[in-house]
Parts: sequence; C-alpha cells; structure tokens
Amino acid sequence: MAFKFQGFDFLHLDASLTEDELLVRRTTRDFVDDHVIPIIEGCFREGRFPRELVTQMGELGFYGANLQGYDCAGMSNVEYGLVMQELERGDSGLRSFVSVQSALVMYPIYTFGSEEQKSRWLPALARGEKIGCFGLTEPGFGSNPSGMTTRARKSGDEYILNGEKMWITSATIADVAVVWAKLEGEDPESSSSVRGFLVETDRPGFSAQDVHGKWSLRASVTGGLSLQEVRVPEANLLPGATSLKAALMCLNQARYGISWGAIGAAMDCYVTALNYAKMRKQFHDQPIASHQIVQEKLVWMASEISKAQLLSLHVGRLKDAEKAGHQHISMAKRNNVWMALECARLARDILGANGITEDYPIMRHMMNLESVKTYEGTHDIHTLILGQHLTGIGAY
Ligand code: TGC
Ligand code: FAD
Repeated sequence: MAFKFQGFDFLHLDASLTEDELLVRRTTRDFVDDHVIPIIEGCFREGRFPRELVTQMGELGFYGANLQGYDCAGMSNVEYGLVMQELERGDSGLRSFVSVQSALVMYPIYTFGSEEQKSRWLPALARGEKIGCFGLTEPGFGSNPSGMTTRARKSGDEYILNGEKMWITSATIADVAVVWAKLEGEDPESSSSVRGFLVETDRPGFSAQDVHGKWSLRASVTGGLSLQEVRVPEANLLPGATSLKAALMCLNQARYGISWGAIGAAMDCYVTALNYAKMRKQFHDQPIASHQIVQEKLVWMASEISKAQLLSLHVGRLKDAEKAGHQHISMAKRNNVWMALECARLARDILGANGITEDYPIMRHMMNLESVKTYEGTHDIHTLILGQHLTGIGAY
C-alpha cells in the first residue's frame, strides 16, 4: 500500500478542528500523497512546474478557497490554511502557485475589483482555466515596494504602463498579471499614488522571461515582467485599489497561508527524521534515536512545530472572526518559516549523508524554504514590522 502521511499532532489539536476542517485536510493530504509525491522530486530535479496538476487543483477548490461566490469553495480561513499546510508538505513551489493564484490574484480582484472584473476573471481562475501572477517587486525595489518605478499614464480612456517587475511567481505561464504602478500626475513620494491594474499577458508591449539557475523553488515558475507602453482600457484599473495599502493587504493573505504551509514542510522533515532515527543503527547496534543528542533535535522540532500549529490555528480563528491584524500575520509568517527552515536543517543532520539525496524530501524542503524566508517580506522585514508595532517606531 502506498505511504500515507499521518501528520503530527502532539497537542491533540485535531480535537479542536471541525469535521469540515478535518475533511478538507484529508482531501488535500490524499491529493498530495497520490498526485504530488510520486512526481515532485523529478519536477524539482528537472526544474519543471507540474502544470498537469493545475486543473485538478481547481476541481478540488484550492484556488481562492476562502472567497465566497464566483465558483470559489467558500472555505473558512482555517480550512484554507490547512490546504496550504498539506500542499507545502508536498512542495513549497506548488503551495506558492496556489498562494499566488488565490491570495495575490483572486483576492485583489475580489476585494478591489469591479463587478465586471470579478465575473470575468474569478470563475476562470477558480477552475484553473486561467492563471494569474502578481507584479509588485522590481529589480531595484524588493523589501521597499513604495520606491517602485513602474508608471501608469492616463491617455483618453486607457492607461499606458511602463516598467519592470522581477521575481514574479508564474510570470511566464500567466494569462493575467496584477501589476502595481504609480499614477503619473500624483505625488510619487506618496503611497497613495499606487494603483493596481489587470494586464492581460498577450497585450502588445508585455513580455515575461523565466529566471534560470534557481536552486530553490525549482518546481515553481519564477520570472520577470517587462511592460513597454502597454495599453490597457480604463476598465482594467482595480477601482478599489487606491494606494500601496491595497497591495499590502494582498500580502497579508499570502503571508497567512505561508505560515500554515511552513508547518507542512516542517512536519514532513520531522516525520522523515524520526522514522530514519529509529531505523538507522550506529554504535553498539543501537538506533541513533537512542542517543541523547539526536533526541534533543527531535524534541526541538516537535516542540517548535506544536507551537507553530497553535500560532497559525489561533491567527486563523482570529482571521475568521475578522480580528487578525497584519502584525499577527507577520509574527506567524516570521516564526513558522524560521522554524521550518531550522527543522529542515536538523532533519538533514539526523539523516547524515543520506540527508543530502533526493531519496528523502528534506534537502528539497530546505532549499525551498530559503526562498520562503525571503519572499512575502523577509524574516528581518517582519522583525521590523513587529518592532514598529511594539514600539511605535519604524526602524526600516
Ligand atoms: P507604510 O507607510 O508602513 O504603510 C502604508 C500604509 O499601509 C498600511 N500597512 C498595511 N496595511 C495592511 N496590511 C499590511 N501588511 C500593511 N503594512 C502597512 C500602513 O498602516 C499604512 O496605512 P495608512 O492608513 O497609514 O496609509 O508603508 P511602507 O512603504 O513604509 O512599507 C512598510 C513595509 C516594509 C512593511 C512594506 O513595504 C513591506 O511589507 N515590505 C515587504 C515587501 C513584500 O513583502 N513583498 C512581497 C511581494 S509578493 C511575493 O513575495 C510573493 S511570493 C509568492 C508566494 O506568496 O508564494
Ligand atoms: P532586498 O530587499 O534587497 O533585501 C536583501 C536583504 O537586506 C534581506 O536580508 C533583507 O532583510 C535586508 N534588508 C532590506 N531592507 C532592510 C532594512 N531596512 N533593515 C534591515 N535589513 C534590510 N515578488 C512579487 O511581487 N511577486 C511574486 O510573485 C514574487 N515571487 C517570488 C518568488 C521567489 C522564488 C522569490 C525568491 C521572490 C519572489 N518575489 C515576488 C520577490 C520577493 O517578495 C522579494 O524577493 C522580497 O520582498 C525581498 O526583496 P529583495 O529580494 O529585493 O531583497
């Protein structure tokens, strides 16, 4: 019988999940066991995004899962988080694809879009018939998107966009890009000059290029966007996105999902290391799990995973009650990704030489998590966001 992932629930948190939440997790876990695990090491090695899974993930309701209507699954935020957890147990790249489609493309259309934009794009994105990407980062502006140089110029009933975006997930496979740009004629120093646009990727002047040579997120497409005199009709402006704050609100959705996703990768590393430590024998024909230092590493992982589970579940419940602030989400993203990366390193250590091979998922998770630590606000930027919240003093 094929291996079925059992998860890790030291604190009996499953008892506080609803039947629906457990069902969503079971469905996603089965999907990952049956369709992701068998192919993902090969995809990672080949640097290939498993596009063949896109439609099936749409059928399972993964895209825009926590949005209501427009063919979206209407899940709670905790259910959505559990989907992200299970997907990232498979691979951070797959979770990234779903995160971007859901939190960074569908969420802004849902929240800031016109009724016409919602009807046109959301059902097709929910089914995976269309793919979206989110262009905020630029070659010169990553942690500080307010410095963006991409510009939008009003010309009659059109906007003309010029600029470069970099490190964009799904760039070269997207049908539509959510592009953030400053409106000419407004004060470029003010965050209220920022607007969001829906740009169909077949428009003249729009091009996308893959980033090659990544040693992380190899099963995910990452690229640059180039916009040269790209004309979009007025109707492509997201009417509710009237400042940088709108883009930052999208990031909250994605960061929340990442906080859950990181737990999935960490659990996979922990379970792999525990099983290996019980089986691998060194000195006196004893399993390495019998050595105190190995146990200390396993205990660290188990404790930190449990704390991360509590954190994300609580923030999820706050979010469902519309009480989650962006500072809560920053804490969850910062803590859980750091925790997962440390788990990957400890697990790799416990597996000794075997830990560096593709026979185990650990090295792949570790390399992926280096990106996850950087994107959606680096670990240190989240430190500064929290520091500002606690002290009232921005230290960027
Ligand atoms: P600042 O002056 O602090 O804020 C401007 C206004 O926005 C408010 N605000 C937020 N609102 C909602 N959510 C948030 N997270 C918010 N953060 C700030 C703020 O209160 C203010 O409101 P108001 O009413 O006073 O105008 O803005 P700043 O330009 O100084 O920015 C601060 C900073 C550093 C926190 C922000 O720039 C930042 O978060 N930088 C990190 C950039 C980042 O995370 N980029 C991610 C790009 S997308 C990506 O990586 C996708 S990866 C693929 C995947 O998800 O899988
Ligand atoms: P920088 O901002 O140059 O930071 C470099 C280092 O300096 C970091 O350690 C940082 O913490 C530190 N630093 C910066 N400022 C300060 C400060 N004030 N104080 C202390 N330390 C500081 N972006 C998108 O818009 N859409 C996407 O879909 C997307 N997908 C991505 C996919 C991948 C695989 C990756 C790697 C990135 C992706 N990004 C995307 C971009 C990502 O959001 C940025 O990489 C991230 O915001 C950091 O920006 P940067 O890489 O330019 O680093």
